[in-house]
Amino acid sequence: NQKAFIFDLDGVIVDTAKFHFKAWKKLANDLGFDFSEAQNEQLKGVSRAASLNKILAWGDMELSEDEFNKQMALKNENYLSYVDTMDEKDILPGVSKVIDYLIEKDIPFALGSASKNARNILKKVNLFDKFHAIVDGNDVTKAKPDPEVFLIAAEKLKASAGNCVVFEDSLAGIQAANIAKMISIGIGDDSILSEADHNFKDFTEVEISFINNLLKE
Ligand code: B16
Ligand code: MG
Repeated sequence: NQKAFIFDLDGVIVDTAKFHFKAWKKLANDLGFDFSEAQNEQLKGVSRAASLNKILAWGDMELSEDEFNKQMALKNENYLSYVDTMDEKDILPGVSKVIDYLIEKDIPFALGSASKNARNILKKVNLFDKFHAIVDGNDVTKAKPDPEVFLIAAEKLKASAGNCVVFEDSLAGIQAANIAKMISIGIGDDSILSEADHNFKDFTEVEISFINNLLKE
């Protein structure tokens, strides 16, 4: 029963949500409206195009296909200017401890993210070479809560779904892991992520003893 681990990126390994928020907010403001930090919560784990559709609905706006694509490109350019400032110090507390332990124990692990910028971000924080597989927004056709991203990751890790452990900060991601019949671990607000098999406020709470117990299951 060799276990394999799958990490979401934004909200689990790094906090890029704050950069997405700034960049989407600028886009909305440039179009003449605004949205709240609470609304931004609804964009977590959601693809770029689906995010823009939600934001436009909040502003009661519609864009032509050309303008829609232009706005997405502008947002991404702005977002990447923030990503460019990232380095190892942006890895969220507690994450490296778990990754280093998995490496020490020779346990395979993958990235399972909705972001098309995932590879770039992993390189910025110096984690790119540590992952056995990376599955991101460029590799999938269906967004979380569809389990596609995690099922592809399991396949690449040569692990059965039941032996995969998924760390996720979004409800859609927890649902995707549950639909895939993987072990789901919610990182964040447990009132939002109550469907997860296990919950932690953040990665500092994920003890090595907990990982060891999972490995024994
Ligand atoms: P990009 P995750 C997700 O990352 C973010 O949570 C979400 O806010 C973002 O819209 C999505 O990636 C797409 O990102 O514009 O970089 O392709 O949490 O699945 O790692
Ligand atoms: Mg996330």
